[in-house]
Amino acid sequence: MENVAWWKGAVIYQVYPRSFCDSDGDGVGDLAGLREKLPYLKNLGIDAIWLSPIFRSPMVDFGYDISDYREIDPLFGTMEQFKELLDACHRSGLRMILDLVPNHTSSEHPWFVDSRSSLQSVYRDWYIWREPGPDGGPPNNWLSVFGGSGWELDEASGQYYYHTFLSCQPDLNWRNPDVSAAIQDVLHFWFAMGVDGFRMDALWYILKDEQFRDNPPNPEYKAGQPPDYQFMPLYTADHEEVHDLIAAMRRTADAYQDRLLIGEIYLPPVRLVRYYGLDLEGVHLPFNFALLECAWHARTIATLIEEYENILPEGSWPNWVLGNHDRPRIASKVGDDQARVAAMLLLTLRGTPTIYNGDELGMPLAEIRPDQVQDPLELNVPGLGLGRDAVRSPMPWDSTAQAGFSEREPWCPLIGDWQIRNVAALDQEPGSILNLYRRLLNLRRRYHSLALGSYHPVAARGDALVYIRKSAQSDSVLIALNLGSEAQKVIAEGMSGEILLSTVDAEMHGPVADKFELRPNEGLMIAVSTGAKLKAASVSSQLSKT
Ligand code: TEU
Repeated sequence: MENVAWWKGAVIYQVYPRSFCDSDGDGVGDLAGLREKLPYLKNLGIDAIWLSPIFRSPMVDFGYDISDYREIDPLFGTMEQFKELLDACHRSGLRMILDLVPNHTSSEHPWFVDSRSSLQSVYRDWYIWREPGPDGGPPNNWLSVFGGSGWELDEASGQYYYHTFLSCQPDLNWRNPDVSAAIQDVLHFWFAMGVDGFRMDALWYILKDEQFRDNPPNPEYKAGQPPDYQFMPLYTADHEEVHDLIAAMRRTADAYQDRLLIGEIYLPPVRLVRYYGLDLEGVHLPFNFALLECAWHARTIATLIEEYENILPEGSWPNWVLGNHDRPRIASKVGDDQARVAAMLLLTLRGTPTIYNGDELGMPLAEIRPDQVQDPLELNVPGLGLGRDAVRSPMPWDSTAQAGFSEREPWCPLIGDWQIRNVAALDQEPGSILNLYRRLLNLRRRYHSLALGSYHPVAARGDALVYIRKSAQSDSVLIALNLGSEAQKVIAEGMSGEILLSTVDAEMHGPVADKFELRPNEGLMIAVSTGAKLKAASVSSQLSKT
């Protein structure tokens, strides 16, 4: 393979550490548990682990409220164990990406404790403090993403501080260069230890309007939507100058070899791709969440792929996400059969894919009774369907007690069908979704076109979505996905090739020429023979339903 950055051909796997594997029997996953499972991840065929936060934290937002950026929380283990894990990953050829939360700290972080202790504190200006508004209330109308005003009154000083998320997650003041320097130091600390990259949390929020202007009302807001949608986040997110701050972090990453920066950014595609930086001096990969929220229709998906491909800046590299610890599980969204098609889509699009742990088992959302809710977002803003506990259910490893996840009751309920949907059981079934993921990951390694080749749309008609991945030097693979439950006929005159993989029949192989049929809910991958000329237009115009 040519000399390209490792993360371009890589597949990233998100581990939610609380829910991966518990080694010490406290019901919560930990680093030693993850280490035990490295052979599973290696065998699955992924290249890099992104670990949601493991730093010291009061855990009100399950680790996204950090009180020490340089310590491992005892719940997860020790620094020693982390170093061992990192070493074990590297020995087995896996990279390790950590989760940096630059927008806010926990209110228990010593910086904030000092900041709130007095108006004269050297840390006072590390956070966003304001005098009350003219009516004595909050300084302006900025709302928290997690419900209510974004401003919290500090009785002692009579000033308010700003928090994009929970009130115990005060926002850092990125207008203060000391804050930027402190976060760069955190990056240096972990990069020097050998960490391969960072996923940076809530990156589009870190800089706010210098004049603290009110956000304008959102005319499209409807009751039932997240409460902060009432206003357009004009002055609280996606600030023009945020790119300079990100570029500074990128320079830090670039001081080391082969390090990766990913940004968590929920924005429309045109705004999102700006986070690559005008001269690609931003993050390497601004997470592309387009598949998380789109309707599951061939044309919708074809359009969003094309829109994204068309606006990617010159030289930038795409990426795709199908699930994470914040959003509903794909299998619950599209059903078991389509979860397999979704896997083929994720792992054959151009760009770096990120798999959320458990999606390779087709995990559905867990059932959470009202008295089991722990997610602070759901507790703050109940009943809108925003709760995230259901997507954070522990990995079911086998059919023994507690699904082999822990010796005692897990911190969050297991999925309903864990006794049959678990790693040990799916491992034994040749046609299971787990084995489908393994095959897909294996094909990405074998076919240069899948890992690094170009993307060519062919057709999106009815429920059929067809595209080709081509590698200039070598192979071409045609991917045909049936997003519905009726068979589809695909006519591709002049095309001949070999079936590589079907989502509905693990044994299916053999030659195809000129036309083929997609069974209900079937995704097919075909290695196109060399020399075959596929004319996208002719395939598209002849694509027909049976
Ligand atoms: O999420 C940021 C974010 O935008 C959230 O609003 C997300 O959309 C929300 O969880 C609703 O699904 C990141 C983390 O991924 C999330 O787990 C944290 O709670 C949040 O930051 C605050 O740190």
